[in-house]
Amino acid sequence: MKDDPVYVTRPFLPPLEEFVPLLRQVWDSKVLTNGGPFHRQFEAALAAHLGVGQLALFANGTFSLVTALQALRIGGEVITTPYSFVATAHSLLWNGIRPVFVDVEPDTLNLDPARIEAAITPETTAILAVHCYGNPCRVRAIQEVADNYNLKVIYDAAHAFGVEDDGGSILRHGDLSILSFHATKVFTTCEGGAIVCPDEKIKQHIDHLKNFGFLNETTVVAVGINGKMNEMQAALGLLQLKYVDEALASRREIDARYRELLAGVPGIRCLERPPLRRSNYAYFPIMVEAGYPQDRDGLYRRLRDAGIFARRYFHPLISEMPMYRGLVSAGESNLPRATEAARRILCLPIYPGLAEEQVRRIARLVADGR
Ligand code: T4K
Repeated sequence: MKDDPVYVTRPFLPPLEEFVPLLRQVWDSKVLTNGGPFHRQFEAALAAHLGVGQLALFANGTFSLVTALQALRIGGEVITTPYSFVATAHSLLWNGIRPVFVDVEPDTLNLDPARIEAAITPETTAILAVHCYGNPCRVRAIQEVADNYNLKVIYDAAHAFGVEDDGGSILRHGDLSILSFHATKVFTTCEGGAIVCPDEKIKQHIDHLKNFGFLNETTVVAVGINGKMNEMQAALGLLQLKYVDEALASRREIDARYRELLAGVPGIRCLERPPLRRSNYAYFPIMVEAGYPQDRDGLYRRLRDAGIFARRYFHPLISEMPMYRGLVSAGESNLPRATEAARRILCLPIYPGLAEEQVRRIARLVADGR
């Protein structure tokens, strides 16, 4: 076991024998997609589980993002973070929207609300923020700026499944939030995603948008896309709900063990998690800082040579990628904190079933330094 590679994550999967009867139902009914019975059941069960009014399931998180921007008719410029997975900004370019990058806060690595106002122009229509690593943005401060300038707020909550603040699910904030159920996420349907909707009316519009704009057999009411989740994904999702609390509890233990084992290691800082009613322990990010015997890439290689595949989420910054780096807002001088974080960040393996012995081994390798 010691020599098996350890990846940054592994998907939690339910017992196969529990999934097979669901697949048999799909085979028997021959309903594979287009809002079948599993889709309807999973959509309702998931909304109830998350404590949100309604949501629309999607084939993946990226389609959810692209469609959320369409649903709110966002155009012009949108203020966003450079410190995320590239899909966040790509969803803007796919909609012909210009991203305007604003720096992050040093503690959460989320969009800094204090810097948004200075980036607003007459072209600005919305703020697209990310609850990075599942740690919530400063939602109240973001909403305040948005209200002052009449901007929409969309949260890329791809990392934030199940996260709750004092008022309940963090998915209730902003105009729309999107989720991802990719294989690397805390809750997976292989590929999958959702838009959390504040009311039935917008959900209906989004349901049209994800199905080519069809209202019924012959009427098309919008320029829609094919963003639908299929029946096998939905059946898996339904089954996953049974196990997700157990999976989060296992992540919580690993998170606590890393924090205990890495406390006091010079130059290693575990990213703080804000006090929340419920966290999801989606990632275990550490910062490799001054006082550590080597730089982040040195530690990354040391772990890799030992078969531990930690990941540098999110290096390089989106703003450094070829299709973004020409933007004025992409300059390093505009994004000093994000730039620094991208140089220092390393996400250690965390997933249900990662053996305690492996966690100890990884922590030992990190603590040893060289
Ligand atoms: N917004 C944000 C903030 C996001 O983080 C993401 C996705 C999105 C939007 C878009 O949502 P989706 O359209 O993807 O639903 C991964 C994921 O592909 C991506 O979904 C995710 N963010 C991003 C943070 O990470 P990679 O390139 O790191 O994945 P990969 O294939 O290298 O996988 C990492 C490790 O996970 C592997 O070493 C082993 C393990 N793994 C992976 C897969 C795919 C498995 O064990 N099984 C698997 O099937 O991007």
